[in-house]
Amino acid sequence: KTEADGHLISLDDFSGRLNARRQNTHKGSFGNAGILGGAKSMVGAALLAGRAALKLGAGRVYLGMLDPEAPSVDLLQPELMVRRADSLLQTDLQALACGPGLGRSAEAARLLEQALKAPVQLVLDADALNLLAEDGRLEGNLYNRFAPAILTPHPAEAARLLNCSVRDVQNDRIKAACELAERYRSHVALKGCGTVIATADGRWCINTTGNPGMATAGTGDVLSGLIVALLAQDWPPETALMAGVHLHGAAADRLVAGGIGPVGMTAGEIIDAARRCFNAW
Ligand code: NPW
Ligand code: AMP
Ligand code: MG
Repeated sequence: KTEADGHLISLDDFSGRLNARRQNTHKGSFGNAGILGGAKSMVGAALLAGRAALKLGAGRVYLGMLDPEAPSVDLLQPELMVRRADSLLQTDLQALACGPGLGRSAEAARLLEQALKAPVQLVLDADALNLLAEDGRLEGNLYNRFAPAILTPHPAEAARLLNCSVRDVQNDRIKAACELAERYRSHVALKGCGTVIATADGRWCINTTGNPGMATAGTGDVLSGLIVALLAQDWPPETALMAGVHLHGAAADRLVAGGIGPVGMTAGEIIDAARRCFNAW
């Protein structure tokens, strides 16, 4: 691959979808998004993804928690509908993000397999990617989907999927992203400073928004929520991925400009900043 194959992401890549909402709509017009995750001690990851999906406009957001002791309501965001993980997969969803705080238990693997077989737009992140790397039988479910899934690995997750070192991934990030997209027949965002997006048909581009304030727990979980919200609102997967990644970084840049970061910026603050940026675009 050469630099000439790719481009830098800008608003032009998705401005055609940034239309004002039609007047005569209701919550059913904006899709049902689901988050599968929230295993013991990582419930927060699913909450962050769910809150991000809600604040980026999904009509309804459902959380499927693996931890049986997870709270049944998010008291700070009671709009979210929290249920057990297996009942989430019985819910009518347009888009599903699997992975935030999912863990790597046998139950998590079983639920992931069910999700991969379901006719729903998918974002796979975090432990969904780790499970995919661990169990080679899962990946065949990605080959003939009705639409490509979206994979959002950080460099260590990418290294597990490619069975190489983090250093190998970082030495040629474009190559790593393109290899993953080809192998999993999916759209891939290889996260980090200069997130690389590679598409299932072999194109790639680079994101220029974002800053080191994002190097804090939960920011990746927020990105999954932003992308799944756009999928629920019927954005094509490739456009949802580019816009979600660009918005996520732009939101963090806005926080730095306002003095809320880079030091001490939190993932939750990125959600609110992303809502502001998106409504201003
Ligand atoms: P280090 O730090 O350099 O020693 P993992 P995870 C290595 C959930 N979360 N970027 C790194 O090496 C997630 O959703 C829950 C990142 C370390 O050894 C997942 O389900 C939260 N890592 C689960 O936790 C908030 C890099 O990789 C390892 C790297 C595990 O996800 C946090 C870390 O990666 C979190 O989101 C790089 N560039 N380079 C919550 N509030 O509930 C090397 N590493 O093991 O995949 O762990 O990302 O924390
Ligand atoms: P995760 O490791 O899954 O929580 O994801 C971290 C998120 O923060 C990804 O979207 C990264 O692209 C972003 N991020 C982390 N560190 C940086 C950095 N130094 N510059 C830009 N983005 C970053
Ligand atoms: Mg993560």
